[in-house]
Amino acid sequence: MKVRKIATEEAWSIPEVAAELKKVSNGPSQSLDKLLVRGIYDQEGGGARYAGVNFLDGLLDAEGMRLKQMDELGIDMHLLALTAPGVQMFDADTAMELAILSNDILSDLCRKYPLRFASLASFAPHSPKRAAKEMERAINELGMNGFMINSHTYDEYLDDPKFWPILEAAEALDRCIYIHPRAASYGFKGPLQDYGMDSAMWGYGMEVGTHAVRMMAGGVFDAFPKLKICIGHMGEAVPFWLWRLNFMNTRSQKAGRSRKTKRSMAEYFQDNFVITNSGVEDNLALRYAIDKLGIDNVMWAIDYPYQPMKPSVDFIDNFPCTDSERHALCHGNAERIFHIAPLAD
Ligand code: VNL
Ligand code: MN
Repeated sequence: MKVRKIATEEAWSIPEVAAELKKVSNGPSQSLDKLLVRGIYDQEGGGARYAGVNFLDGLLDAEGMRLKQMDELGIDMHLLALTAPGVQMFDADTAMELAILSNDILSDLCRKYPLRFASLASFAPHSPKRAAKEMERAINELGMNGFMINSHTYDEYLDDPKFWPILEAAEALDRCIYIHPRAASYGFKGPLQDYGMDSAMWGYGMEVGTHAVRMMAGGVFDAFPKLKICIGHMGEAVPFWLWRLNFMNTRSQKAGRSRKTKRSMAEYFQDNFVITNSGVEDNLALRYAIDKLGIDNVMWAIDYPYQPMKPSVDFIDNFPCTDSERHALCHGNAERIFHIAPLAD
């Protein structure tokens, strides 16, 4: 029997954001993100080729090649979001303006194709109060499904109380925040700038893993116990570290080096996080994640266009699991966590 397939970390963009990122790529920013941004958006000479692939065409397309491939491969839905680094390299006003524009365009697309596309809303984290307002609009007026943030904003992380209006809004709206990677913050730059380590090979996972640990160690989930955070790439290696995180955090807390929290790292990760397998097609890693976190906490994702659709579909179709596990991975958890209407029987 065919299983409904909702892919949960699928990248998308609009020409207005692409144009602004092209400006960034020629501007003074010292961010590690410039390596990727220049490759994708600065197309002088025709056709961006970052790592040999034209990602920009895939990002700007929804109704053309993307939908055609989804049809051919039996992918029911993409959960779309503005691609990394989102609006977070722009000044706060430009960021807010482009987040609003992209939320408007993306929610229109989802209304046009309610069974094919769902969406995560963008906002400008550097304007936390205005961000919270846009978050409310995105859910209550635009009918979007959750939120996307691309890790740090100008090298600052969500454990910083200045961002807490954002976390408060997400908790009050009962919507998950997906923390997607962008290149690591400035302090990590040195050893990550060689060998292609700045982006998806290593830097992205380290950046978001660090973000998740900062939030747990920083007491964010004592302040917002119902907050749900989603992280991709098989949980950015955090599931594999839970035992040691617990052991060492307890030791650091006893020594007064780490903040006292109400619960353990493993408990926060279990109750406040969900993960996707985006960009990781490894049976053993997925089995470990399911057994460690519980089947309710793991979702299927492709990471299109950065990863091709077909191998990801083949991977999840052939992953050794029960029917009920496959249903949870492929759509059940996504429907619950991102408020996507289940199909009628
Ligand atoms: C890459 C992979 C980039 C996944 C992404 O966002 C991503 C990459 C900018 O391979 O460069 O989500
Ligand atoms: Mn991605």
